[in-house]
Amino acid sequence: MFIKKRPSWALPWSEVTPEPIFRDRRRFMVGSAGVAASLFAPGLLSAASLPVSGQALMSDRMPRFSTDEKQTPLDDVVRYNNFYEFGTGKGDPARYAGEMSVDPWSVTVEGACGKPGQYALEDLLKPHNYEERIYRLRCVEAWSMVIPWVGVPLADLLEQFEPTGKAKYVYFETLHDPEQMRGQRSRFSTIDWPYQEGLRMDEAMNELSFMAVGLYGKTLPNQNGAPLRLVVPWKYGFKSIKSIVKIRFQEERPKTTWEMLAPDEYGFYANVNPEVDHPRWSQKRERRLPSGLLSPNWRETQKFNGYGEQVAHLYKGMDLRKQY
Ligand SMILES: Nc1nc2c(c(=O)[nH]1)N[C@H]1C(S)=C(S)[C@@H](COP(=O)(O)O)O[C@H]1N2
Ligand SMILES: [Mo]
Repeated sequence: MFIKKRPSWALPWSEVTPEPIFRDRRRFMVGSAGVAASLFAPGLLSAASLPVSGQALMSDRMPRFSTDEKQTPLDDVVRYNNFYEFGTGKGDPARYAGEMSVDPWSVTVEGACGKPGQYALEDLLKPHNYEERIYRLRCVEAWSMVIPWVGVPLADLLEQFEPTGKAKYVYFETLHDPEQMRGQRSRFSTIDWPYQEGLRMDEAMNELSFMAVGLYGKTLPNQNGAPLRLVVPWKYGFKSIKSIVKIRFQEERPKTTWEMLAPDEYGFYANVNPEVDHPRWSQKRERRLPSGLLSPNWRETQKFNGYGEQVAHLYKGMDLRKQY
């Protein structure tokens, strides 16, 4: 899990002069966590307190996309994961995701857009400033977390490919590489790899939709979906697809992995909704991590995970009991 080599999309500290950074709010990453933390980002965890060693990321705090709720300790964020490419146990991703190499990384962009192609990750990210947004994420299995993500608004990222009028949906795909992903080699796996997800275009362009490249001020740990993963905070966690290698704009609604696997349990929309139970369990409550046997930390689940003001209008006129 220790990233020895600086990812190719990270600028070394020595190549960055502080002044233009403040002036232009340019995106950049630094090679030295200590320097970044002490000089520019008071409140960031010091490198020593991190169980994973990512590259420090500089970002603008976005108070409008933030919450005062207690943040889930990094330890839980990196040790309790769903990333079936590395196994179905919550501890499997932390154990095995280090077997995936995330540098170099490229993303194929195709379909209804003016600028399809294969892009090196650094080229995708170059035009953007990083933001830090503290979002709740609620898993369909009824746990939830509050995480300070670093990344770029999904709308900004997608607009650079100039989607056309035919782009009604956007499809995302995770890396498929059984050599690096032991879950894809497993003969017990029922998933038809690669992992696939999608959003309606207006959902993707909503101001909340976010493409994360980091959390807690550093590049993403592999188990959380390095080097880039979606965060769609009003939807169940499975919409937040990890380790993305393909983006496609299309006219038809894409099939998604969980929808294909169990259409009665997982719909395309997957909006967090306490009124619609999962067929096998209630969705009215959630365990906020850290959650133990003695202090499970239950709380009421909010519709749209509490983001209704920003997104409820997207679903006007839809019966969310049927379009789950
Ligand atoms: N490629 C891929 N992305 C994925 C998953 C997965 O199994 N494979 N699991 C999803 C589910 S169910 C959840 S709850 C979140 C968990 O994200 P986290 O481990 O960073 O908390 O990732 C989502 N993204
Ligand atoms: Mo999930």
